[in-house]
Amino acid sequence: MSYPIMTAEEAARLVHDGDQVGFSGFTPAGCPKVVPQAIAHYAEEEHAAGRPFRIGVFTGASTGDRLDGALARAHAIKFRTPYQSNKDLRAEINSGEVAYCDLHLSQLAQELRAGFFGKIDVAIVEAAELTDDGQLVPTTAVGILPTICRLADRIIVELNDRHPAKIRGLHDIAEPLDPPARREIPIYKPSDRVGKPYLQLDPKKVVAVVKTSEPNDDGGFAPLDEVTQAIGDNVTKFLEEEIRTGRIPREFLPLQSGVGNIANAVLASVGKSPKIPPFEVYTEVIQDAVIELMKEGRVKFASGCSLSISRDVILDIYQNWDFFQDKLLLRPQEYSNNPGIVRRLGVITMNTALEADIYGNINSTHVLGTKMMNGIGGSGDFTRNGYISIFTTPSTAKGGAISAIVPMVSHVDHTEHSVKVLITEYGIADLRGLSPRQRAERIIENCAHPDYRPLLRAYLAQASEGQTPVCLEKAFAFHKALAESKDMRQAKL
Ligand code: 0RQ
Repeated sequence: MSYPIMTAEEAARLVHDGDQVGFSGFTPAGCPKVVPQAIAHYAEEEHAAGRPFRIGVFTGASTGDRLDGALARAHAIKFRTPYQSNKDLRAEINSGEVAYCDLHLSQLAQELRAGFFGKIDVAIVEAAELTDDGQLVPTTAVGILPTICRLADRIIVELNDRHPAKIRGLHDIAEPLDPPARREIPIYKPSDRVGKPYLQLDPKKVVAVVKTSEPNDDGGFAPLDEVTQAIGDNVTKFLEEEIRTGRIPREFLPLQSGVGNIANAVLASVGKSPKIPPFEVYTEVIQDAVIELMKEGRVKFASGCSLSISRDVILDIYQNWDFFQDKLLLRPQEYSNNPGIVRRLGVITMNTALEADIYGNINSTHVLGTKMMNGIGGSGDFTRNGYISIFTTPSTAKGGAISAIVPMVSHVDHTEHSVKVLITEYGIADLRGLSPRQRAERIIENCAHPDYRPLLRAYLAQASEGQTPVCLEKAFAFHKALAESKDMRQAKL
């Protein structure tokens, strides 16, 4: 190979203070690992020598601890977008040390091309294969990889031999034309392809190739508990009834499910229903449950942006590649999360809320309206455009001290107009066609935890007249009680 082969430490020195750096990956899947860690060490050395070193970090979504975590602990991040879930980075965002811009994942590549974020100086990307003429095969995620490789002046490739050459074909790589030249994207079913199985990059821009065998950072999933099992069962019950009444076509529609334990549990439960036919998935993160259901013949095909799955499951896929190769497809996030395609395919969307209010507005991102949890991720791309948009949440958090159903959300990510169904372990609030007053009653009676229902009823009784009954003095009584006494049950209503 004619590319400069380097150690991670040598490659890290090609990144400079103030650079805007694009990284491949989407969740820990597909992220570079050794170069970001080496950049973190380099930053610490520079800081010790009294020199500044902080970079802008652009990725597909969240990353592994060896990227966001290592750079955050080295105080090497000055700007971060679009989604994160690392505890050290989260702390720096909430302290104001890192400027964080949260946005819909489908929009980032276009906004980078448009120059809304300034220039991308360096792209650091993980690859399963890189040919001398610049064909790059990504690994377990695509994210914003095509765009950052085209925009960056310099590209550093982590060539990871853990991912076998036979996965060429797993990816569908393309970049749309930008307005006013944009045309429709010809994806009419989840398995349609519009691009190439590799990214064609300019080989002259590759300033370093670093060889590794590192696995993805592994989050793993919490086992099902009573609450997540009940939420999953309620989602299944809702979908079964929709099929029975014909509001969802009998052949069913593609599903999207968000990230995290609840999303994984919901999908596992839906997949087990004998009343739901084998289905397809059009989503961003393909989690463990999808792979399990594929093996059982319950999921026929999954299109996503990332194989965000446990290490042993990825090995299983590679070992049984003959079975999986025509059932999995990874795309850039401006395709996997494209609002037009979500609307066209009639995707049924299932995402998780931190809190929901009695009108149906959803807060997915901010604790007490102020502290960032993770970010909006792709939940907005899918929710606003879904055939039916479902939100799930346990009815309480922190041992019951927090009600997930509140009089008014402390931050709005998804408005009442986009949210069609709310589901907790207690039940289903089908909000379609209801007025705000009707929605309030249904959410309180069907979804709120019994401990909180009297408080919510008391709030509603005091709410003023009008289309949306809001009591301005008491709208944040739950949040005030949490801030003052660490328990929303102390709310004064
Ligand atoms: O904290 O672990 O310290 O107890 O929030 O909550 O119940 O484990 O749920 O892992 O599914 O995450 C909304 C954060 C849920 C996630 C969110 C606390 C709770 C716990 C996590 P502890 P759970 P999950 C695809 C789509 C937005 C983006 C999205 C998310 C922790 O699903 O980030 O959907 N979604 N993207 O105790 C304070 C509340 C709380 C609360 C829960 N009201 N106040 N803390 N918690 N409710 C993904 C991508 O785009 C990549």
